Parts: sequence; structure tokens; C-alpha cells
Amino acid sequence: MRLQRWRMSKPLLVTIPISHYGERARWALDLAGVDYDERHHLQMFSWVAAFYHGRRKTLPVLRIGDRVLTDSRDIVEYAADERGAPLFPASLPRKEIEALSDRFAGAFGVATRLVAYDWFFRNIELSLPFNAGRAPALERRFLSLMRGSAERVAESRLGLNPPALAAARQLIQTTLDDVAERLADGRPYLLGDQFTAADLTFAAMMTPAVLPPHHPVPLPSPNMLPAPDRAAIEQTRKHPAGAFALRLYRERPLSRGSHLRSFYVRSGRSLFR
Ligand SMILES: N[C@@H](CCC(=O)N[C@@H](CS)C(=O)NCC(=O)O)C(=O)O
Repeated sequence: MRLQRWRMSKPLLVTIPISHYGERARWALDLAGVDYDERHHLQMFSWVAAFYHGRRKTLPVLRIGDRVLTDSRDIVEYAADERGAPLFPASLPRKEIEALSDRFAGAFGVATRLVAYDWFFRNIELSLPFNAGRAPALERRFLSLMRGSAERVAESRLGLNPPALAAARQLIQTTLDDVAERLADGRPYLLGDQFTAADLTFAAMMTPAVLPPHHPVPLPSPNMLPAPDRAAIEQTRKHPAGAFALRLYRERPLSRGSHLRSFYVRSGRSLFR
């Protein structure tokens, strides 16, 4: 009976609230008009959730009945191929869209995340409330109390150190310049007149670098950050590729996910609230 109820339920997207890989998946589902539930878990608790739902260490994970998709790339494909999101227009070579998307979601996405975690930890009091999304109170309290240890774990897991940061900044600059060059002929999207998975993936991976006001999980506004970090975000926002990412966010459909607090929720009431 319980199994039956699970099978009939809506797709469930499990994310770290501020994760740009989670946002890539969320945006694809929103574009497809999928009616889904979303569950937020915070860093480290995400390992438990990822293992519980997907036998993996990372989120996002999408559960559709008995099926489990454990990478944002697979969720984009599901939204496009099975739910009708127009992300691979027939008039454009799919292989090219996929290659560009993989490039953005690969080293570039890792680089934008690394640079953001650098200011995130330097401004932890500001960051933590934004980081929380709709995650369970237990997780929020734990991360807040254990912020010092959490920072050390995250820094070692992410490889957050000065040489890695310098390399990440360099890769971001090169990629932004490449994107700007593509758009220089006045085309509205990366491959021409049509929005594709490559545009979606680029914009999602740019999230930590431009802090879009239209992001479904509220992010800090640049003017809340100390001057050097604020200047860096403002500069990226003004770059043609940064302005492009912000425009795509303005065109993004509203998020449709209904939020579930956690697996600790029973009959609509959390055990920890
Ligand atoms: N290739 C994966 C990458 C997902 C990923 O790196 N997720 C991060 C959140 S941004 C995560 O769960 N990290 C937890 C960890 O590695 O400790 C995808 O596209 O879904």
C-alpha cells in the first residue's frame, strides 16, 4: 500500500538549495511544466539524502516512481526527451548542444562554485541564512553550530586553496570571453535563435557568479557583500556573458516545485519543528 502510494506520487527532486547543479535540474523541469515536489538538504546532510535516494554522494537526485536519476545531465534529458522541454530543437545538432552543456557543467561549473564558496565562508553570518533554503530546522541548526568544522570539511572536499582559486578565476574569464564572442553577432542564444540546454546550463552554472535576483531560492544581493566581493560580482554582471545569463534568468519560467520539508516529515508536520 505504501509502495503503491510512492509509485503514484509526483516526481521528487532532491537538492542542496543553493546548488547550481540543482538549479540546472529544477529549471529543466520547470520548463517542461512538470508538477514535482522538491526537498532541500544542506551540505553534508546531502550525502545522506543522496545515498538514501540515489546511492550516490551528490545531489541533485530525481525520483520518478521507481526510477532514479542521479545527475543534472540526466534530469535535463528526462525533461527534454520525456516531458517535452524544448531544449534540443530538431533544427540544431544535438551533439553540439550536449558538448557545450557538458563544457559548462564540467570544469566551468566547478570553478564558479569554488569562487562563490570562497566569499561564502569569508561572510558566513550573511551566507548561512541564504544557504538554508527550505531545509529542515535540524540541519540548519547543526550547520550553524558546527560552522567551523563544516568549513574545514567543505574546504578540503572542494579543494579551496589560493592556487585552485586563481585557476578557477582564469577559467571563468576565458569561458565568459568565449561566450561573449559567440554572442557578438547579435544572436539571442548560444546556438542562434533558439534557447537550448546549453543556454540553460550556462545560466545555471553562472548563478554563483552573478547572483541572479530571479533565482528561485533567494540569494544575497551583491550590495550585502564586502566591497571587493561586491565589485567582482558587479563586474561579472556587466560582462556581456554575465548580462546574458541574467537575461536568461529573467526569461526563466517560475519554479513549480512544491516544497517538502524533509524525510523527517510525517503527516505534514516535521518531527523537529
Ligand atoms: N555531475 C553532478 C554534479 C553534482 C554536484 O557536484 N553536486 C554537489 C552540489 S553543487 C554535491 O552534491 N556536492 C556534495 C559533495 O560533493 O560533497 C550533476 O551534474 O548532477
